Amino acid sequence: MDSFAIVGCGGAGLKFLKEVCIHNWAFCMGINNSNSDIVISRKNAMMGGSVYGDIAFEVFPWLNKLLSKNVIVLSGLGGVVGSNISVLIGKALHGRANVYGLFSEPFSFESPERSERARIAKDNIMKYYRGVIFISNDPLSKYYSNLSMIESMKIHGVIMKHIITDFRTMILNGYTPFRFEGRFGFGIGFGTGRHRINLAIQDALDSPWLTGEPKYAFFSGEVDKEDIAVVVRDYPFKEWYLYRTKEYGDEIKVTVLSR
Ligand SMILES: Nc1nc2c(ncn2[C@@H]2O[C@H](COP(=O)(O)OP(=O)(O)OP(=O)(O)O)[C@@H](O)[C@H]2O)c(=O)[nH]1
Ligand SMILES: [Mg+2]
Repeated sequence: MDSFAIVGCGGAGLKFLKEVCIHNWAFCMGINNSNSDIVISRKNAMMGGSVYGDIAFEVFPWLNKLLSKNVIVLSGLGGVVGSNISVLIGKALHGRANVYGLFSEPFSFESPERSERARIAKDNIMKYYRGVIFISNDPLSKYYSNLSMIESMKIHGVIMKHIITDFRTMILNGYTPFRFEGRFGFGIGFGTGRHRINLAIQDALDSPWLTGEPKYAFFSGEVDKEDIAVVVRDYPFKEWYLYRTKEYGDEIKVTVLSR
């Protein structure tokens, strides 16, 4: 059994999944009302909200495929399929797997129905998920004003890919004492050159999705622990971790999580 299952739910969830599932270390599955591994009608997705316990596994047998140690759910909250299936997965699998989620939240200019559906889904997700990150869409237009709308909407997938890589290397692998439980804000930064550690940290701290304290830093790159230790003294991180990898070449990546 894979220790990671990644599920993309709804139209946005499928797009995020496509960006994320490029490696073969996780079992990946898409669920939508068309063009997906599991095809489910909107009506059945809505029914998911009222199904509980073991019955859920009979009504939605694909849930059995997700019985991994860690299940990571991706979707865009606000739509019918993604919102309802994300809640269903949490409800059915919590207690049997560690269920985590990365979700976009609708732009405030989308319909009131969408924001209301997202709000209800969010409340239920908070009840059933072990750890979650909500990534609102609103900051996209402000922080990435140099990009077209279509281009900026792809950023969520890239963000999710980076966070899931950190899940595997540092955050959810059990080797670090860090516990990804509850709701987190985040920032991701990269740096090159002589001041690359500082630059990466400042880039991450600039994130519109990073709010609250305490903050935890997760570094990846070909860098010595001692070099990071010197730099992080100037920053208020409660804990920090390093995963040594050649994957980023001369660059350093840091993901900062906040409470
Ligand atoms: N950041 C980002 N958000 C998206 C993208 N596509 C959709 N969304 C958001 O996700 C929300 C849900 O959209 P979909 O995933 O298409 O909806 P669905 O779950 O398929 O549900 P239906 O309403 O049944 O189609 C939208 O209201 C948007 O806020 C995307 O490419 N990037
Ligand atoms: Mg859809």
